[in-house]
Amino acid sequence: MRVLLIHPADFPDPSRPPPLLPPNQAPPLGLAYIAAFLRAAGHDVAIVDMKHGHHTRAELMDAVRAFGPALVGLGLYTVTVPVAEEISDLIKAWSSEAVIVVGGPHPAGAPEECARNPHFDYAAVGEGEVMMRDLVDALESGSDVRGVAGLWFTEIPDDPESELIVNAPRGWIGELDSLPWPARDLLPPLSSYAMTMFQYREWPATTIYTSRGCPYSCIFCERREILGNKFRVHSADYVVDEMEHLIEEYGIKEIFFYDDTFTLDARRVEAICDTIVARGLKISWNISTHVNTVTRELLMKMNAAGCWQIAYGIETGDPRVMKDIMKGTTVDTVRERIQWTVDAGIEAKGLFMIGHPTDTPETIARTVEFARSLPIASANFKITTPFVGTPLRDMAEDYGVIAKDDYRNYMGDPQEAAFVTNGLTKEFLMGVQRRAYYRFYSRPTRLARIARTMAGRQNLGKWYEGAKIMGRLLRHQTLGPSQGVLPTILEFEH
Ligand code: B12
Ligand code: SF4
Repeated sequence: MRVLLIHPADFPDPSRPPPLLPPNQAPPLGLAYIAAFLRAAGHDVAIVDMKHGHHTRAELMDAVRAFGPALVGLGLYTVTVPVAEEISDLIKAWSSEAVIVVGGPHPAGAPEECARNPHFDYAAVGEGEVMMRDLVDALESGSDVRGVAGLWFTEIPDDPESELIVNAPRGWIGELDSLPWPARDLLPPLSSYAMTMFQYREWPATTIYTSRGCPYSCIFCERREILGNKFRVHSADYVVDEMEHLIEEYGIKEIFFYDDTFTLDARRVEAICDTIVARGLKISWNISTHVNTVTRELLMKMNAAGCWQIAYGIETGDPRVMKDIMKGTTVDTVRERIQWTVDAGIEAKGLFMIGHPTDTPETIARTVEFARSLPIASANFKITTPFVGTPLRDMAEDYGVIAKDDYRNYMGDPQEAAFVTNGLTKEFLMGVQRRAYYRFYSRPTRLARIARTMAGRQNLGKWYEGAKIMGRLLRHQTLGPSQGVLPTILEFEH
């Protein structure tokens, strides 16, 4: 069967000025994993990443018509629900026979809403590789799709009021190594994916996802709905083979491990480091993780194997809020582990959130001062967003106001706040976010570090791109603090 997987992005809107900065991009690995699995099962698969070309309706539909899919899978984020509905309508207008299934973060959190959405035929909850193969098999053989675990849909298609059919839940894939590497060859060239300023030192750089699931219970996080709370891993050999493949096939010099909690299994990380060193790979890499999961020894080993930066989800500097959000750590542990990181020769980056349900102006100020006091090289301060499917979403109404009806605000965007906690205002949150960036980056050492990072760029194209962006910013006269350009640049970090 011909299966088209689409990573939706908004169509250009002439009524809105184009973004001053290109969006953060990374290859849609989830779709690339599904594509590789379907291809190995003998199906014809293509991926359209609308963040890369196929921007207009006409371009998208040219690609759809040229490929002629019988089944279309849309990877759905909350923010992309509105555009996905339009894409679906365009595809149905081209062929009413085409079957549309949505999967990914939004359906994981809001399966009934997606199943009842008349624009889509099926909502897929869980990992897509085996599920899509099972769906293709059922559609090809004409057997009942009720046998496809993980699918939600309505008895009468297009009738949101009809009976909701919820198939058996789909179990998580146990043996991740049984999956082929993501089909990166079906994506636009990897070097065309713009990584953010602090995500790489060497270029070209790309991402790998080496584990799935997270056992922590942070109230704002949807990841457990998306990939489960059981931590599952690719083996060290699988990971390092994939790294080697990226180096040889694509000339990759830096890898960002996009895992949520890369170091949860210390022994596996040690094995990855040992294998990198034993094979003599010359590669620079960085990761994200939870502070609880690192030790001094592990950090030193990681540094020796090429790791130069760790992004820690710190979220707050206030001990009470830290408990309320169930981060499972303390501010003292954060301080200790960041010191260990720096001692091991690795740069630390802090990921903070502003506007937790129990935040007050005082706790937010504490967060900003905490960030400033840590020996971290960079930080971002996101405005808390109550994604559907999270415990935060369930409690948010008791703690403040949710912008319910416009999913376009679900960006964690500096311009919009989808949730405002009691006693605060959207303007306050956005103002405090801007000030947080200024306070954090106003230190000469931190500015010097940004300059160093930029100066370290070996790629002339990247410099040219940076110069173009600066030119655009200057033309728009947006370099003053009131316009918040520095925050915009830094928010650009995901
Ligand atoms: C890498 C990443 C990105 C990358 C790549 C995006 C991509 N499409 O892969 C970039 C940088 C572009 C990005 C951007 C954004 N992201 Co992001 N991102 C992630 C991150 C860290 C990892 C995703 C990943 O690669 N997972 C690994 C693969 C293997 O898993 P997967 O993608 O979930 O796919 C599996 C299943 O979900 C399922 N599946 C996925 N798609 C489909 C489709 C079908 C048809 C089927 C059947 C199944 C299926 O099968 C896949 C394989 O098993 C997640 C955090 C997380 N752990 O989920 C956040 C996350 C998904 N991002 C998030 C957000 C908010 C954003 C942004 C809005 C941020 C912003 N302010 O711009 C944008 C919007 C992107 C867009 N689509 O327009 C939220 C989503 C919450 C939500 N409900 O919307 C998350 C959960 C982080 C968070 N805040 O908690 N992101
Ligand atoms: S540790 Fe990270 S991935 Fe795990 S639940 Fe908390 S925020 Fe989510």
